[in-house]
Amino acid sequence: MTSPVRTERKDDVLVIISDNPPVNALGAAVRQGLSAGLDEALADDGTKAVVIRCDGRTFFAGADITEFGKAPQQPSLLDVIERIEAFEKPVVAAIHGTALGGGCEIALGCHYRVAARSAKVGTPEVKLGLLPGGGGTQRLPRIAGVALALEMTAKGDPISAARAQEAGLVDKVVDDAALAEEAVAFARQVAKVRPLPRASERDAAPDPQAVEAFVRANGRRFKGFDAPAANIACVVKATETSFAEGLAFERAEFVKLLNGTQSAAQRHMFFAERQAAKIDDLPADTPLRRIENVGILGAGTMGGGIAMNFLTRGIPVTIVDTSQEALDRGIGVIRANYDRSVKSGRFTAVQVDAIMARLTPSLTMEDFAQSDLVIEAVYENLDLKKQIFADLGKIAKKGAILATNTSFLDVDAIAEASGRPADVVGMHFFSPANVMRLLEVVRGEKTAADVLATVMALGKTIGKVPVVSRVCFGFIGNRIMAQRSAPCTEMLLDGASPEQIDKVFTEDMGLAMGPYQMSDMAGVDVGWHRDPNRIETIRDALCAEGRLGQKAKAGFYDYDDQRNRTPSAKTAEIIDAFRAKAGRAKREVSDEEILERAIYPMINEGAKILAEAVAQRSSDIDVVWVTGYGWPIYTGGPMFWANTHGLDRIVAGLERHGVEVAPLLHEKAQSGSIFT
Ligand code: T1G
Repeated sequence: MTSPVRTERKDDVLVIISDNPPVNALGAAVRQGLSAGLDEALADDGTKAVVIRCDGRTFFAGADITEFGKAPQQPSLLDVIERIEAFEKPVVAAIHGTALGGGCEIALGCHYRVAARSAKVGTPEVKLGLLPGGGGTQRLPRIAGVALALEMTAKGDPISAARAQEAGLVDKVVDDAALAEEAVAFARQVAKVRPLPRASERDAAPDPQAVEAFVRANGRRFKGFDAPAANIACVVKATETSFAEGLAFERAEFVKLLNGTQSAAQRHMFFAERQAAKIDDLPADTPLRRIENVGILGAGTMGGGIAMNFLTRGIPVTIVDTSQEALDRGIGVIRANYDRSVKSGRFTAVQVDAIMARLTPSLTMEDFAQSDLVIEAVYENLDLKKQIFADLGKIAKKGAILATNTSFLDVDAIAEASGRPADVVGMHFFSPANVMRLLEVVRGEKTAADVLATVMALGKTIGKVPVVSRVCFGFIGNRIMAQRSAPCTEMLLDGASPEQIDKVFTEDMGLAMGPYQMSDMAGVDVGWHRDPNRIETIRDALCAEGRLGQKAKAGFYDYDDQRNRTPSAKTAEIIDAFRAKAGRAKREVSDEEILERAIYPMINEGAKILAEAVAQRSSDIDVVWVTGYGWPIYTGGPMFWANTHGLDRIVAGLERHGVEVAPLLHEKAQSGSIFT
């Protein structure tokens, strides 16, 4: 097999070049190739310096994640980096694209680094539940100081070439096109420098204030995760011990994380997000329709948020609503959101003006006649949506895509109403639509292949994680969420409290919110019949009391002016009254019981969704819940969590509570297999 690494001689400089698409992952063959390149440089006296660079879209984007958990192959990444740093001739890294993880560590092992202006460097291992295991936690603080090392390792976001140069992580920044040449010139320039600068020989100055400030500032963000603390501990260790001891500490922490369930879950999610973009029965080269402008019907909260996704990426939007007042209000909210981004420094005022100039308000759907894509975002009413699509079917030009943002209604019925069902698809955004990453792409019976492929690609373009769902009530996310509400209400009547149930979801399971917190945030009155005299459910009773949620400073919880919530005696009173009316006695409900009765049915429904092929694969369900419903990434989403938790345990729990077990779940539990 040919090595993905070759060498090129530039007179007295040997260039070692990796060409391992798609992202020059540092798999065994690449490591062996780098080592062979160093052998060649060492063996030739004519070689005065070495450059390491990559072909393709990026410098090494890290260790090959697919190799984790497999039998290690030599040389290890650590061996290669140590050899580079110890090399007797100067080694220069030529960085373009994203030098990430092990790629950044290779660069830090080099004596010098030259970067393309558009390049980024980073150590995102923490996003995989890991830490830089190739000496990064020891070399970064020695070169760039503790504060930046903490930012880069414990948060994992890359930094620009310019910032890296400021921090001393990069010696020279050059024009992208000139990188290869400039790196060779730089290597020639330093060919005689001795001693060579080696990061491991530098000291890392302690900075306890920076550590303390960093931990204080990020406590909430790191809650539940194991890896950030380990990254911090390694960086601090670098300021307290020798390089060798620090490296040993780093290795031990790395191995602990690598063998932990959190990293397995986060690596699962890494590939799951990329897998979700693939539609099994659609050829990868399915042609795409051109989307250069978008029409949005409805300037409400959802319509406005959806519009921002396109405006921010330079795609002009025509937004239509039924009244000038509604239009002005909607555009005002969009403007206010962008103004907030100016205050936070994300955009300049000039940029926001340019963005807003791409937005055309209108009071007539006729103005969608030239739109490449029209997204309907009006309130949930099937007849209304069918009428709208009947109109859109006539107004929209040939080849335009018609999308509905419904979160549960029958997309096939809406499509039929348009008279051109092949052009219709569901694009289910999540509130706030300009922030939430998830986009459920609902594939109708007759949705055309190019419509599906186009919307999937567009979803990625606007920074979303698109996941395909077939048509069913509630699609993937809401259908699974619906499974928990009835058991939760039953447990309230049995004796649990809203705060106890929410605690199991948040503190025990790590979800961002429990069902009652979420209800109070979304509004207890969502879906309420608005008749205060008709009280059939606990929700009816709360609404009748005006306890509509956070917006009313009272819902299942009470809220103060800062929206801090406290358990509510009034809610407890209402629940007690319902229990008495139902003739039920209050009893102790354990957290374990809440888990079994509220979470297990969600897994059960996931199995049904898979069996019905509503979702293509179980990892898609995980992506939906992690990117759209606040399921913690460090447990990998509901189906991955179920595998870890034990499918037989879940089946036993469901049976214990009289829930009919989905055949697929039963089968897997019995055969000892897992969801894949
Ligand atoms: N290993 C294996 N495959 C990888 C990979 C990697 N490191 N990075 C990407 N891929 C695959 C990916 O699955 C996809 O495959 C294709 O490449 C394109 O990726 C010791 C322990 C570089 C910013 O965490 O963040 O180093 O789906 O769709 O949007 O300290 O990929 O086509 O079959 O994401 O242009 C640390 C991970 C590893 C960076 C490009 N590195 N990669 O984004 O393309 S751990 C990372 C990314 C480590 C050492 C440790 C992104 C990207 P497929 P893509 P993209």
